Amino acid sequence: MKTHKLLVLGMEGVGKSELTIQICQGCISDYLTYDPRCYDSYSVQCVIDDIPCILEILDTSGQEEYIALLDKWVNECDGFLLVYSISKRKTFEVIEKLYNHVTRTKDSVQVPIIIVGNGCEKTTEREVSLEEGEDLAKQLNCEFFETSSKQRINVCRSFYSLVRKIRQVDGPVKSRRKRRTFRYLFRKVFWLMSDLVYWTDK
Ligand SMILES: Nc1nc2c(ncn2[C@@H]2O[C@H](COP(=O)(O)OP(=O)(O)OP(=O)(O)O)[C@@H](O)[C@H]2O)c(=O)[nH]1
Ligand SMILES: [Mg+2]
Repeated sequence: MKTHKLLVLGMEGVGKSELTIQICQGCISDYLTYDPRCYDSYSVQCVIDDIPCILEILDTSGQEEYIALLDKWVNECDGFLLVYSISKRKTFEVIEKLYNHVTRTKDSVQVPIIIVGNGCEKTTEREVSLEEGEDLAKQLNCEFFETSSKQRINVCRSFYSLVRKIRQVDGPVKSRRKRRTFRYLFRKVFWLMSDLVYWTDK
């Protein structure tokens, strides 16, 4: 079974831990490691588009002092959930910086990244409009969801979309493998046919 390592990033208090706990509650999950100062790590078993997989989710702390660990975390992971809170404009303003940091560290713009505006049920406290979130995601060529970990809105959808993105990037390897299997089967059938012709001719 394939393991995908996902990193949940964003400023302090945007809801990273609650989003992670929500996805863990919907699947078979294990608590892996815990450093109360800077991160939690979970292993989650799930089936996405009929393909079983394991998600190793690193829920990081948004506190500034752990920014030094960011490169290490980014290097270890395959997919990234960049989270802001729709009720805190400051948290939205760092998303582009985080995006640039991840793509620069990975040295690619083909990195699987999903942008998440969390707390969407807090309509009266909204400081970032849905359109602003959508526009930023469009500009950065990422998929975008508004979520609520309190009301379980779009939580699984965000994580599952990230896994689909990772699979898309992994795609060519898989299709090469598929092509190789097809070639092997074709040869096998050809050999069997040749044998059959040989024996019937005898
Ligand atoms: N109303 C509402 N509150 C939320 C939502 N998600 C998280 N919260 C609340 O926001 C606060 C911070 O949530 P956390 O999940 O701890 O935030 P975090 O991003 O993990 O914060 P750090 O680990 O300190 O970086 C908590 O009181 C949560 O209950 C949401 O969707 N709606
Ligand atoms: Mg947290």
